Amino acid sequence: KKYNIAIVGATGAVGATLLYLLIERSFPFDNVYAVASSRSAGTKLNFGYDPPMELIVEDLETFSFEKVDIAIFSIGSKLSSEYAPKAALAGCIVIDNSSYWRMNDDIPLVVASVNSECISQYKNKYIISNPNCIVAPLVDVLHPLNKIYGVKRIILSTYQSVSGKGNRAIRQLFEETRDDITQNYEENLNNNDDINYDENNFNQENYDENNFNQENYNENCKKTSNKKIEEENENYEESDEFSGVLPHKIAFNVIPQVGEILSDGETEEEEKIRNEIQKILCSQIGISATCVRVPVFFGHSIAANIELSVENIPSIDEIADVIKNNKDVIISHDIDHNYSTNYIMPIDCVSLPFVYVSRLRPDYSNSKAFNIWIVSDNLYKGAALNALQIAEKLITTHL
Ligand code: A2P
Ligand code: 11C
Repeated sequence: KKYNIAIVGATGAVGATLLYLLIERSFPFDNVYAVASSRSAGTKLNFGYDPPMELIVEDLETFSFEKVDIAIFSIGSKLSSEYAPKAALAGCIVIDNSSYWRMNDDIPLVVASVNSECISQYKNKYIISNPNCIVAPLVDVLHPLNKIYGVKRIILSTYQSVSGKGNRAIRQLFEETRDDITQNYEENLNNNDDINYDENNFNQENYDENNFNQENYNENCKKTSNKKIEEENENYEESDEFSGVLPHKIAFNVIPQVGEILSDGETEEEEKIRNEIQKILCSQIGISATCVRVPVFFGHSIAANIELSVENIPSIDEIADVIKNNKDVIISHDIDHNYSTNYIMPIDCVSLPFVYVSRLRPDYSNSKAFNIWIVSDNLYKGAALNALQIAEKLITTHL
């Protein structure tokens, strides 16, 4: 059987990844509808490559969900709160990437490799929530540990790429980096400074060649079938009205804020991490998070200290074996080899479907805890891929 699928937010960072993954994972679709705002309605998006197809973007405001079996929404909370119930009322099952429905008791919050049994609760409201893009990789790692040992507490810091905030934040990092470098270059030329930028690799030409320009980023980094980002950036080049969407400059900086700051000083992202992990794992695990935005395009990283509920902590090798029980996690832990170089970085996991674990090591200050480094492509495991894995499970088990 084949299904009619709508990608709502098809022109966005997650939407583009979804269009790519529908093809890559041979999802059994009949028709695919690309839906976004009236600003992009009528725009053509490339879809697939063998044969190449085109989708014409439709306006969410006038789009009819009656012809759709499953809609994957990536348009943020406010719009999801309004349009997800409308789509559900039309008989369409919504898989929603926003935070709006996640903590609703009637709505399942699902990481496909962890609690896919909860998908059956879609029948309550015809909405299934996809968790925050830090939460999905974390629960992938925590779930097998929690089942076998019990997890008592996690202390974590995140290193989140700009793509978590969408296309406009990607553009902010790109433009700030380019502008800083060109300005620096010009200032130094004027000062007759004798720094040789050619040799030091800082001139605009090398900078382009070294994969940092928007064109290479579109072609090489994401290999997405969606050309919209390129077109958008051509338009952006012509106007200088753009002001960043992140709360501070991100190029050559780190920002200790992801999401709004709440009245107690915590950020929304830190609160979501605690609430969502507890809901997915059905456990009151203690969670203390500090979320930080870093000047990286793709891939969220997490440095975590995990305390187990056991009298005697198992060896690091045993812990590694337990984590390996989740087939969506790849663990690089081999002390016999060159342990210092086998860690995984965001640059290693762009467009890859797994959660990568490395730097597994003891915590000498707490005999029941260990330390771990977790990385994954936030647009994949954290968003588009998990949403599609939910859809795949939904059709094999319920439709
Ligand atoms: P559009 O390109 O038409 O603005 P990102 O997370 O990368 O910023 O993407 C946000 C997605 O949400 C885009 O596809 C964007 O479409 C879509 N979107 C934003 N506002 C609306 C709206 N009012 N109605 C429908 N889609 C919207
Ligand atoms: C980011 N993880 O990287 C955030 C996006 O799904 O709750 C958070 C939005 C969400 O910016």
